[in-house]
Amino acid sequence: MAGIQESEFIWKNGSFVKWADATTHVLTHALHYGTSVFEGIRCYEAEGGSAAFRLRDHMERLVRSARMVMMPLPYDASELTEAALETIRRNGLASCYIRPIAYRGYGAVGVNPSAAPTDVAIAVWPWDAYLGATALEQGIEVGISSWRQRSANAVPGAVKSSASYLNSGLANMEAVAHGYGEAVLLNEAGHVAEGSGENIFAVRDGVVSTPPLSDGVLEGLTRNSLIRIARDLGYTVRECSLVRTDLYVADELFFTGTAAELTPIRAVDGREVGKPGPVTRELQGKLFDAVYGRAPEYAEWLDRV
Ligand code: PPE
Repeated sequence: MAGIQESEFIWKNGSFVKWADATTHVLTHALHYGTSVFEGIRCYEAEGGSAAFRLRDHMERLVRSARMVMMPLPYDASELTEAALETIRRNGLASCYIRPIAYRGYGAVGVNPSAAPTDVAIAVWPWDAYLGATALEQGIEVGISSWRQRSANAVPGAVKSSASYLNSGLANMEAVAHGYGEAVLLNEAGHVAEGSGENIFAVRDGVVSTPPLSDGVLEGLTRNSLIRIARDLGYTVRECSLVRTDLYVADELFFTGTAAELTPIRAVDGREVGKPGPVTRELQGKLFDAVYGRAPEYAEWLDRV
């Protein structure tokens, strides 16, 4: 997860600046109070040319996040989509990770951000497998976090806000310190929520389950894609609350996310789930077909560079 592979240009407030010049003042409101919303998208070197997976849908989620935190956004989803595509072209990247961020900038102190302007930036850079090189193939071991998922009425998971990621960071640091590859957070009711940066799915007796949005999870675009793919393949998919032991007895488990893609889980709290199973492998294969432009039925998910 560590270093950043720098690219050349960053889009900032409507124009391009050199990577090193995309700086902010130390009294930027967002730095002090977590008042920013962001997205993560992957652009793949797909059949027929580079394509960003569900870019437009991610930008629409960014717009919804901003609306929920009352942040006036000076660009709409179409403008942001076009700006991201242009940023990829300018940097000459065939594949990359795309990070749009809208944040309350310089101009106010105190918790109320109203007097601070909204700054918007889009950075792109190459980003490899999120949970390690072998994770996609062999799966990772996870641990249930002692940290709870921030509640929907405190710091809502539905908003992809920087403020949420203190919670994620605490959980991930604890998991790594305990020798796990990632954490799974339970919400205040004890229901399984999500990983620190992924949605989670369980498979039992051929039925695919994932926590509902009402359990306080991010409305993941990969989660949404996976539900559609699984249903198209004939699986029953249930959005239903899961508890810790549902993970212990699952036949198969996996994470979904833009960065993590579809990462199998091979153990939870030391309980073996095993090698990636047949359902996981079938769904992972189809998801990769979709992102790499090999699945004509999902062609509308690709925003061509
Ligand atoms: N839950 C959380 C908490 C989360 O951060 C992500 C994405 C997801 C679910 C999956 O959402 P989606 O990407 O739309 O399928 N996490 C992003 C940021 C990771 C990071 O470390 O930064 C990502 O995967 O890009």
